Amino acid sequence: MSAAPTLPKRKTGKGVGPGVGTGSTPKSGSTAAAAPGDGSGPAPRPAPQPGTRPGPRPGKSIEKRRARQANRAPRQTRALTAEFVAAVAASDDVAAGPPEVALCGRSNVGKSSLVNALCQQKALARTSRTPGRTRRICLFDVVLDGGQTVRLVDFPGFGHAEVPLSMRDEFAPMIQGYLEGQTQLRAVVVLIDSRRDTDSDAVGFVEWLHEQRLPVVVVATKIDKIPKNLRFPVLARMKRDFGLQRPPLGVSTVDGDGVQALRLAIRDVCHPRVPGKKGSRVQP
Ligand SMILES: Nc1nc2c(ncn2[C@@H]2O[C@H](COP(=O)(O)OP(=O)(O)O)[C@@H](O)[C@H]2O)c(=O)[nH]1
Ligand SMILES: [Mg+2]
Repeated sequence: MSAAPTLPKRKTGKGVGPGVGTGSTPKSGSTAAAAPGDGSGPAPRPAPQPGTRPGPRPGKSIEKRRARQANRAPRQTRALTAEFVAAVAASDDVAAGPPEVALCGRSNVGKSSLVNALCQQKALARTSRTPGRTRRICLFDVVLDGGQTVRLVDFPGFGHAEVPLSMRDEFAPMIQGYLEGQTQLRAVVVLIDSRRDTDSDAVGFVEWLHEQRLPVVVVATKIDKIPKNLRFPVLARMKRDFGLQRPPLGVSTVDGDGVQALRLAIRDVCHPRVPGKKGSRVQP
């Protein structure tokens, strides 16, 4: 899909600007942690004396530390249930539901597989080796273990060379119309195959999303296909090419890399925390 600079600006004004991101620095691919005592890492702790146990650090009682840990929200979330809601052609075709996050990207980039991984289901969204099989916008509601419900929107792929041009033309307005019209949309996850060179279509699409004031999360898919020592340079190149503030999140539905981080980011953008109120989230 090509960028559409002449379109009227999104009017809902609910976006908080680009870069909501999970943009977390990738774990995999980063260089190994410095070995203790090599001068680059923290100084090694002194070995405990025989018969003694290391006590709490001065001024910090164990009770205080435990209480703080108990209050801290767990940095993981599971999908309790997930269900297919509808396959639609426009945002008007379905009643407004929970806050939504859309997954966009070329056909075959791994959108449906990622929906399944986020939902912790094997075959909720239909995956296929043949590009261009999904022809409708598929909606899935996921209930997370904190009780929050989010809607995942699986778009048909766009811009794949193996998809007939007529079909690409059919999808572009459908996707664009949905992105502009859906008031429940909180963010767009743009999936890029980590093995491919950056294509200008995808860069234009991300720029267009920024113009619409829609938060964007760029995700590098199939990261398992990239050798670990090459992951950092690949993600750094994508950061540069897309003009991101942080490297994209590398994900793999094969070994699960990045899926938990993305699920957390989706939860947080759909159900943001109430500032100053521990554990409370804004009601949609
Ligand atoms: N190695 C690997 N293959 C993947 C991954 N995600 C998806 N695939 C494969 O890529 C192909 C297309 O996936 P699909 O989810 O249908 O892509 P979609 O067209 O964007 O929905 C399928 O054969 C998947 O098994 C991944 O993380 N790693
Ligand atoms: Mg699909």
